[in-house]
Amino acid sequence: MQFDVLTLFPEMFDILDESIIGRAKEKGLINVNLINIRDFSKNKHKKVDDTPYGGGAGMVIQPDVVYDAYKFAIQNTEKSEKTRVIYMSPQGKKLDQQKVEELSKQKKLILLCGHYEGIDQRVLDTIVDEEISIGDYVLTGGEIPAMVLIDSVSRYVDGVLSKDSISEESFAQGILEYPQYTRPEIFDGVKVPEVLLSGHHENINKWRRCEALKNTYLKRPELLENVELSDEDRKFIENIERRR
Ligand code: 4G0
Repeated sequence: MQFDVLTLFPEMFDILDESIIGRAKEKGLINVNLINIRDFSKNKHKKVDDTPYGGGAGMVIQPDVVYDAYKFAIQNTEKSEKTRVIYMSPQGKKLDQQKVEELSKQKKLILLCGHYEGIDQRVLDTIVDEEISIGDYVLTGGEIPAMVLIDSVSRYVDGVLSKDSISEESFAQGILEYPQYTRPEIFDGVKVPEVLLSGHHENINKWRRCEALKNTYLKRPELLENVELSDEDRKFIENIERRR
């Protein structure tokens, strides 16, 4: 999968060379193509912004430099290829796991990173398919949101995670994770839950399902409104209330 990023700060994306995403890049499973909007300035001082029409504080990124950067990004893409232009903005639709999975089906994403200064509305109206926010807070730029999107979407690209990781992950099924334990068997006087040492896989799976449901019910109860629960699941959840 290819991510083309239109940004004034390409160096910020160096952290994508670390860890699992760095590995995925090395293996060629994902490709992050950084396009510096400033390279498309026709100004001798490489200026990309100007004062806002109508007055007011700050500066506005000019439409032509952004458009030329966009044209450069799509120059080798066929019209038929699955490409979407996404503007990272606090005014966008909130990113969630379902959206992440949907985006992972695209062949290519073009991510436009804006700034507090804002981008001329005309080029946004011309090139942007979709505005996405990573949450209800304002940052200094769209770069960190773009990296959040790249990281979350890349996890769905074949070969990036070890086999089964995604499908086993309970968040993919709409609920929170069960707790994990490893050696030592006793830490700070606290023993690992007995069932996990039993080797009884049916009991272990049941226990994990219950712990995941309990976690979800106690921390994020609203998530349970959108998941399919078995009769057994429901009974267990009713019991949590009774035991409280
Ligand atoms: C566009 C995204 C970009 C508009 C970007 C700010 C938070 C997010 C930016 C603005 C961002 C997010 C209207 C302030 C750059 N901050 N939540 N900052 N405005 O995804």
